[in-house]
Amino acid sequence: MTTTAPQYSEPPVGTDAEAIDVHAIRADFPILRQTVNGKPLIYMDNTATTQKPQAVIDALSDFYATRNANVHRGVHHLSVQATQAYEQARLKVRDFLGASRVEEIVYVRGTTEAINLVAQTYGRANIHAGDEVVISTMEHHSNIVPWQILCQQQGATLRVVPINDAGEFLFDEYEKLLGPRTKLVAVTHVSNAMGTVNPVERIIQRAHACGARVLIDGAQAVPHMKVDVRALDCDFYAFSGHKVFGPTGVGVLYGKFDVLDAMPPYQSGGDMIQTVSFEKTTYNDLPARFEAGTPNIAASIGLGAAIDYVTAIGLDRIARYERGLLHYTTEALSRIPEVRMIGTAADKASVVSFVVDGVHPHDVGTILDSEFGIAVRAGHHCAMPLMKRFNVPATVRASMAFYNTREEIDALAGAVKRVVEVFG
Ligand code: 7TS
Repeated sequence: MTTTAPQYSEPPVGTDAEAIDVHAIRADFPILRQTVNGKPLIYMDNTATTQKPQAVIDALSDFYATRNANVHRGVHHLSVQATQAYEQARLKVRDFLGASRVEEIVYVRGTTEAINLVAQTYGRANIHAGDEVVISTMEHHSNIVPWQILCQQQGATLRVVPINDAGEFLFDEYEKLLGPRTKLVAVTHVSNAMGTVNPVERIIQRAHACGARVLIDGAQAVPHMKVDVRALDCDFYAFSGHKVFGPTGVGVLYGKFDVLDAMPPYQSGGDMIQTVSFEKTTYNDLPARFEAGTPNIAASIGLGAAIDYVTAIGLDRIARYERGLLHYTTEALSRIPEVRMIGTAADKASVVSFVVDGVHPHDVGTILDSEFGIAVRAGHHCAMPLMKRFNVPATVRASMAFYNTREEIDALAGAVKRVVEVFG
């Protein structure tokens, strides 16, 4: 697995570009029609957040216009309607992830909250002094800091799996870190900063073989590929609605029923209880036990609409189309000698991180925006330990969704060339 040179799973094939009708798709996204700094918007910051199709926007406004009420607490017509829509969306999430039971789907604010929930409930109940939590070098801060805090609270140790120069998870090193003290492995499915797709199925199997539970951070996986939590056999899977073409403010924690059911509550208050007296409180069944307070009802319904939308296109077609985009972008940028790629794993999602000789990533990002209307992210991508591993302060990151086109990638490559000519 120690690969240092760029390697791509398959050469570009013409049919990838035809996997979806990109111009028809683009018509579904009103925001893509605008111009930025006098140029048509080229949105390549999908890893930070994705744009919303009209169907999602309509689901939100329709909810507020026709069904707005609180859920799980009213006998009146609107409350019943709101509750039905909210719970129907949960069924969509269950099917989207391939979970067996709807009780395994907990609505949260996003991936960050999902991971904090697991750390502070499962973690505090099951991870004690001398135990170990294993993460990898490529984690987003939200899959590092909650475990760091937990380890400090409990006197446990955080162990970190190294990566190679291509940005790949080093499985052999991972195996060496596992042992009887390992209680939990928390690894990202897809790296937000490099696009590396991790071999999560093997990672999970290996962790289970030594009795550890596994949380997969799926924030960057669900927009790009079909995920099946039962096939993966993970104990927890987390993702954010806004990264899969849904609204901000809602995300999902999947947990195996028995694991979730044995966990103490997270936040407490309304809806998570069965009975309350000043002497004693009993808690609600799953998933309500982990959903204290009024949830983001509209966003959950909007997430359901986003799931319907991507499911109708088909995750397999999306993955094929994006594979074509990834090859095309990698080739276009690799032809510029001043560009150095950060993250050249054999298996990648459509995320391309790079640095340009002699030009700071923030300057590249600013010029791409102001001169070319291209939205990329420049920074550490909430993965500072990863930046340190590659000895760079930051990278420029172009992250593509299925509404991006090859013409936009040509524009990106042309713009980077221009940056090199003028500022390099
Ligand atoms: N995990 C991964 C792998 C992520 O990419 C992100 C967000 C999160 C967790 C946190 O998600 P949230 O919805 O709770 O904020 N990633 C990014 C990014 O790459 N640029 O901006 C946010």
